[in-house]
Amino acid sequence: MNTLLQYGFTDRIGALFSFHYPSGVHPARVVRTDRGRVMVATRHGILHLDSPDSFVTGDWVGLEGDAPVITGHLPRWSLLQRKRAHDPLSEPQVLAANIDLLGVVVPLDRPLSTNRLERTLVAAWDSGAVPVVILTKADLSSRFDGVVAETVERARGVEVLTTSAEAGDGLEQLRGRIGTGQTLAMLGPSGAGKSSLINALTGGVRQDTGEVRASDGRGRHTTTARELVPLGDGAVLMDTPGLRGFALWDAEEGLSQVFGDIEELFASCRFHDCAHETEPGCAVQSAIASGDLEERRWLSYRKMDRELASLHRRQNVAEQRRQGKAFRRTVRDAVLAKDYRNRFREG
Ligand SMILES: Nc1nc2c(ncn2[C@@H]2O[C@H](COP(=O)(O)OP(=O)(O)OP(=O)(O)O)[C@@H](O)[C@H]2O)c(=O)[nH]1
Ligand SMILES: [Mg+2]
Ligand SMILES: [Zn+2]
Repeated sequence: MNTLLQYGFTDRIGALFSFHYPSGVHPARVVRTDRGRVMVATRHGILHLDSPDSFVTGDWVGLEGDAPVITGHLPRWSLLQRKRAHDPLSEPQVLAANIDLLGVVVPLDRPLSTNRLERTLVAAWDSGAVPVVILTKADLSSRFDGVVAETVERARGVEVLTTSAEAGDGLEQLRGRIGTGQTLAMLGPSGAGKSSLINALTGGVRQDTGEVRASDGRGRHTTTARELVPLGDGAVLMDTPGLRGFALWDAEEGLSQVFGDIEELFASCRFHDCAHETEPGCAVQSAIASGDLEERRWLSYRKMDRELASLHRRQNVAEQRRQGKAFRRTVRDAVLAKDYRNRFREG
C-alpha cells in the first residue's frame, strides 16, 4: 500500500484534488507540523518541507514542483479549534483538520471530571467530526466506583467504548469503528493513555508514553505534537498532547448539540427575555426545582454560554475599532485629496 493510502487517501479525496487543482499538483497529507517545518505523506513516502504556519495536521495539501512546495490545502470538512490563551481576539488556534471521529478520552484511573467531559464534547461536536467517548485503563476501573456508568450517563447518547491498552481489551471494537480513509483523533488530559492506546492498536512502541505522577495522578505531557499514525488499511489515528483546558471558539453549535434539552426549555419560560435566574415562570428554574434538570449541568451550560457571549462581545468591539480606524483613514484621505485639489486650483 503506498504511503498516501496508508494516511487515508481515497477516491473521494482524489476527486476533490482533480476538482480544486490543475494536473501537476500532487496530493499529500500533513502528518505533523513543527514551527515552519511540516512532515507530509506523499505517494512516494514521507517528506519534510519548509512551510508557513497555515497548514495543520490532517490537512490535504497540494504539492508542486521538483523541489516540492505546498501550494494550498483542500477545503476542510472538519476543523478542531479553540481560543488562544493569550491572544483572544484575532484568530482561533486550529488544532486539526479533516478528522472523522473525535475520540474524547476519559481515563478510568481517576474520578470523572464532568465539566471537562462536557466541554470536550461541545468542542468535538462543533468540529464537525462525530464524537465517540473512549474510556481507557479499564484494568484499573475498580479504583474509582461508578466512573463507567457516570460517563455513559453524562455522554448522553454519544457512543462509549471501553478499552485497556494494558490488558488488550476493547481494541478490536475501537479498531472496527475506524473505516478505510477515516481519521480518529484522540483528545483528553495528559496521562489518560492516548499514546499507549495508539501503541496497542498499532502493535508497536511508536508513540512515547510517560508515567502519571504518583502524587496527584496527573500526566507529564509526554506527547508534544499532534501527529497522524497510520493503522494500516487506510485507517488513521491522530495522537495529540494532553489538554490542560479548552477555551471555546465560536462553538454555539456544539453547545446546542450537548445541551439541546436546556435550550428547548427556554421556549417555555413565561418571558421571552427570561434570564433564567429569579424570573417568575422560568422553565429552567422549575426544571431544576422538580429535579428534571441537574443544577450542575445548568451551571456548566451557562458558564460556556457566557464564555462564548463574552468572546463575541470582544470580537465586536475589536471589529468596530478596526472599522472606525478604516473610516477615519478614509475621511483623512478625502480631506487630503480635497486639500490637494484646492491647492491645485489655486495654483
Ligand atoms: N494500567 C494501565 N495503565 C495504562 C494504560 N494505558 C496507559 N497506561 C499508563 O498511563 C500512563 C500514561 O500513558 P500515556 O499513553 O503516556 O498517556 P497520554 O494520554 O499519551 O499522555 P500525554 O502524552 O502526556 O498527553 C503510562 O504510564 C501508561 O503506561 C492501561 O490501559 N492500563
Ligand atoms: Mg501521549
Ligand atoms: Zn427562564
